[in-house]
Amino acid sequence: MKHSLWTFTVLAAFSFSSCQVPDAVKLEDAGIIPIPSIISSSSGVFELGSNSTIQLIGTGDDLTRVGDYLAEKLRPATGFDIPVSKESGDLILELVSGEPSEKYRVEVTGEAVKISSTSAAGLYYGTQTLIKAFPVEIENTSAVDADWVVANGKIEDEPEFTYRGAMLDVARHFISVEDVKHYIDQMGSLKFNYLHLHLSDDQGWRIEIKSWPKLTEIGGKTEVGGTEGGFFSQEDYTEIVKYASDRFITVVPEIDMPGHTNAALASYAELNPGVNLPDGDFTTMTEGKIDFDILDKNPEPAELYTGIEVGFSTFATNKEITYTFVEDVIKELVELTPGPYIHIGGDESHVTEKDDYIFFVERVQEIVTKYGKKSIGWDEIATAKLLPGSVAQFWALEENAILAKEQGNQILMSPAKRAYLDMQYDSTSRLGLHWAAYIELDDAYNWDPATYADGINKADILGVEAPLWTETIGNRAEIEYMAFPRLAALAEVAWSSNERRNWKDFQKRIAQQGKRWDINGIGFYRSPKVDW
Ligand code: TNX
Repeated sequence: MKHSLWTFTVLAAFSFSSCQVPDAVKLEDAGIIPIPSIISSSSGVFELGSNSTIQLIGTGDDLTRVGDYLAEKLRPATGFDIPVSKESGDLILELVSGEPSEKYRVEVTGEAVKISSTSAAGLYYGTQTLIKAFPVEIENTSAVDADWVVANGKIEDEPEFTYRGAMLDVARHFISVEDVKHYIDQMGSLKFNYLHLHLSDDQGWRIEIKSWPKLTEIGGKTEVGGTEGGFFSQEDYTEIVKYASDRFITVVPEIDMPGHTNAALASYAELNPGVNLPDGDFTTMTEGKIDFDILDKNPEPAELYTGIEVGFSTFATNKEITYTFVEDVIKELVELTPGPYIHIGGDESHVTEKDDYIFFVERVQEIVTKYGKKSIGWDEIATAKLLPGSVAQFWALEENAILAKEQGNQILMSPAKRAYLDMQYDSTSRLGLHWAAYIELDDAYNWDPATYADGINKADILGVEAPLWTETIGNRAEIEYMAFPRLAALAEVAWSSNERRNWKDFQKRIAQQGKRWDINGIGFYRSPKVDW
């Protein structure tokens, strides 16, 4: 009897103490993606409780926004109040003085968590890291029972590349404001900082331009497959820009030109290079010769196009009206776009004469510069003279990337064989194309931007971008299936140093992330390369 009472007391004391100090997954094993530069663990845990509060040290709207963001992320699953104030608290966000950088530090002790950075963006990245250090149940949107613990330790982190981008092609299939915002949320949690919107293509024009209203009235009507298209009003676009900016993401709008312009050519006849006259139509002939002036002045509008072949359209690069048009469009876009870049497209202009293409790209860069912005264009633009600050986005041709480098311009790395989220995972994938490659999760992960293209080194590279083309992708579920988990792999390629990255370790961390996506209701591709 005495003996069993003793046993009971010991067991009770043991279970009492283990209940007081629950275990937490070590920071190294918590599944933080992208992997931080330095993680060091110590013993013990921090536990978030019903009395926990967020303390802001420093000033500024951005700081308050990050504090509110953290609170809003932690409240639903925990059911705790988590007020945000300047009063002392156990979740501390400190804006420290110094040259603003994206670098941040997270220190977890038994008593408190402190995130510090010289910028609000850095604090935001720190909060994203902290969220991933909590148990995955933190993703729930209503209260659940769990021990809200984070292992003690310290994380120091900064990105490898200053430009970490994702692109949505809203032209081939229109993507609603709501779905774009949902994508932005995921981008923010993966520490991306640029959202490139591919706003026009042969199949659709998706941004309202007040001075050329038919672009959306006509050019926005349809999409690939002939279904109803759509477009962003300027208010919609502004809402996206604001939503992204609240998550420290800068929008880069793209108007693809002079090729990939059928939707604009269908909206305004005068932008077309000419007409294909039916045989035997002599109305435009003068003294037996075709009068090109008349042809140029009176072209027919193109037909709306809903297929997926490319390379057949071009603006009339030799007419002044084209440059008036481009300037009007860029002027309106610049007014709505606080970020530094306008993307001018420039890819696959197969029916534009080479000299005309070069003339066009050079003039359009001048227009972008006139409105105080820098141009980004697909790698073909490097065959023209680039203005200082223009960026060539490498997708296909190494020789074009080299041309950009030789002109002293930087390169944005989006190699189609690694970074294209519209490529099929394998031959059985139900969505996607495969002209560049099949891209399994390990293919998206195992490459180094700094050695990928011969002659292009780290110093030549502005960053990494993951484009999602939408010829075969028409709704949110399809976007998610193609983007996840590869977007997370590319986030790590863009943020973490090559030395820090390790596929075996990523395999474990992405499985953790998968549990979060399950709770978030994100239907990701369950790659057979991962033990989910
Ligand atoms: C090539 S990438 C294109 C796009 C297509 C994509 C499909 C690039 C600059 N041009 O127009 O959507 O392939 O994978």
